[in-house]
Amino acid sequence: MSSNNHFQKVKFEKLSQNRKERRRDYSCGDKFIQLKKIPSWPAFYKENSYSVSTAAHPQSLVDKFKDECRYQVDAEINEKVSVFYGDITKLEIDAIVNAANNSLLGGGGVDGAIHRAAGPFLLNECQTLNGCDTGDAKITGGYDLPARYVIHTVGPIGEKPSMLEQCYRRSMQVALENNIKTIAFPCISTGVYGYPNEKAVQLVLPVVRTMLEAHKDKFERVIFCLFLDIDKKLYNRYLPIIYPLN
Ligand code: AR6
Repeated sequence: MSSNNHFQKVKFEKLSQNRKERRRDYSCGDKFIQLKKIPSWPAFYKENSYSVSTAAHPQSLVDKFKDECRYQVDAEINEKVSVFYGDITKLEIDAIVNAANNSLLGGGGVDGAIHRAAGPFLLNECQTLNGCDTGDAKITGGYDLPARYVIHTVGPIGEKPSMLEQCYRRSMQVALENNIKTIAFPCISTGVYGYPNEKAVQLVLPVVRTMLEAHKDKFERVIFCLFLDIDKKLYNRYLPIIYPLN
């Protein structure tokens, strides 16, 4: 086996380890975050009702959007959604999504953070994937991340809604194909790639809801990992519209 595909052995070993064994090698040490520490959307709302309801309060744009959408309360779907504020590389879940570029050979932003935390075998595996088209998604091991897998997707540069929608759909399809039940998304394309934050959240929340409705029993949790204050505000504003509570 050449040193370039040495990752295969390591990947196999890691994926066959139990959680306790894997924890010994997490690059973040004991700073990992377990799923049970991340409240579902209804529990999060209860804990943070002041800031969420303030964010959701009257705004012509929100009202307009609400009128156009009219989503029904679905308690089961609501339990499968979370927001998490912080670093996606700390999440001990089945898979985290990477906002990568077409080369899949690493970069800045969340891509850089994921490669640093996963270690060099992630790059070795990515080198065998022949890149990735915009809107598509490919899976690798998670190596020294607490997440077992990384699903790499490539968002559009600028506001291209059908491409951004494709990223979320394809990432969730790849998750389904790999029996991944817990998955976290960063705010794809809204950093270096310049997709307007508010336009992104307006698209992403309904797309994920549609996927969850179609595959209710297959996903345990979809986590929106928010790194910037602007996205915290926007998700707080739009979650009560797309995922209304009782
Ligand atoms: N955890 C969660 N979210 C993060 C983290 C983190 N550790 N670090 C940054 N973010 P970006 P893009 C947020 O620029 O716009 C790379 O160079 C960040 O604040 O990472 O899709 C790739 O190689 C923002 O909200 O991704 C590509 O060339 C979000 O992640 C290009 O950037 C996405 O920002 C992709 O650009």
